[in-house]
Amino acid sequence: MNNPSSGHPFPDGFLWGASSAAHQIEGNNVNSDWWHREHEADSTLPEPSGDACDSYHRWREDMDLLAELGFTDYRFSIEWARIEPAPGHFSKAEIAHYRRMVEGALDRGLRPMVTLHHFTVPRWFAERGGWTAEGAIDLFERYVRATAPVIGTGVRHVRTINEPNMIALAVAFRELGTEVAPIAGIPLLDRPTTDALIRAHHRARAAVKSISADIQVGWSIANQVYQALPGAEAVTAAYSHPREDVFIEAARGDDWIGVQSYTRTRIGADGPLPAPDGAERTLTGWEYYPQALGHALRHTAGIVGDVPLIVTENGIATDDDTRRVDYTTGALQEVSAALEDGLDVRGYLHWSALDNYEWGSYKPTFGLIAVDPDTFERTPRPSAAWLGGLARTRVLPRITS
Ligand code: IFM
Repeated sequence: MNNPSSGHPFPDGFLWGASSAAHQIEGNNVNSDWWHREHEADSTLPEPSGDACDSYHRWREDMDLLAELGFTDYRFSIEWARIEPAPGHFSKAEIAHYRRMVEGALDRGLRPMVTLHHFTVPRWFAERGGWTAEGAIDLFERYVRATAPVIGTGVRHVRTINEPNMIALAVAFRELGTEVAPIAGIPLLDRPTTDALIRAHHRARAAVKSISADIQVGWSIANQVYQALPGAEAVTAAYSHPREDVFIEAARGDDWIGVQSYTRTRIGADGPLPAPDGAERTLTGWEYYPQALGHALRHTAGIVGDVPLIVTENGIATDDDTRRVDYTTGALQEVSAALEDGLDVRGYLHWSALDNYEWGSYKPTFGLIAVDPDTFERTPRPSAAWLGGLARTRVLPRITS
């Protein structure tokens, strides 16, 4: 049982936000590779994204709610497949759409954090061979430069690529002919894709800086929190490096790095282990383990040194909102402890703003805000008011057990 007493203050200027991604909330992202995959005759995805949360039309409502709840920052992504639906054809209307979103956020007092690429690419880009095809990085850079009217003014934080390690993992899964993770751990990532994504990030970083030197550029890594059992430290380091650390290393020289953490993977002498017997599991099947965030922050800082850290995703898929508050309290305690230990953590953005399309299914509900799939009506959960309240007071009640 948790008993709040005196609290931990978070620093001035700390980013308090919620996160989203275009394909997961906008709906009808018809020119993307994912939409195509969802509609293939032999698709193995349980359900397609369809209208999603209709945020393509309802983004104002989403931002109104987040601002009213007390958040200061909103992370959203802009969709390459909409901006460049055919090679070299850049849609002025879509660029204007995303610029309206940036201005809409600013008008509401929300600082926009813009992701340029969150898992989905234009179908034509995938069909020409994706990230490892000849000229792919040039094409990404050309798209990034075309986003200048969207991000050129008023946007402080830009993320080039979300979770490159998960993108390289998806390629590895495809090569293995599976989409199902082994009982514990994950296969080795595709190395050519890994290298291409790192090059793409560095190229995009320079392109964004040439749009505006004021923009703070980074990327976000999925932290699997590989925890070594006693004696398995070397095995764990060897396991973690190609799956995660290589991407964290590539953030040296960035303005910030995004830390995204949900659960942990324990590693023994023979490799990854399943969650402990009897562990509570969330709707994604992951072990309920809010302490993961502290490990992820410290692991990342240990690699990037003084690059500032921003928690750009952390959350829980649950149908019990009290568990969401409990989980997030535990995670924020980790952030607070990291700050007390001198880590340069600049913000916490919860995943997710809305219940959304979890890459094949709407069942895992991560949202601070529930969304009716038929009417698209938004209903903030108590956790949304609670977290928005923390954004206002910046004080997390100290928890004693
Ligand atoms: O929904 C995803 C998001 O797109 C990327 N990070 C993890 C989230 C939860 O699985």
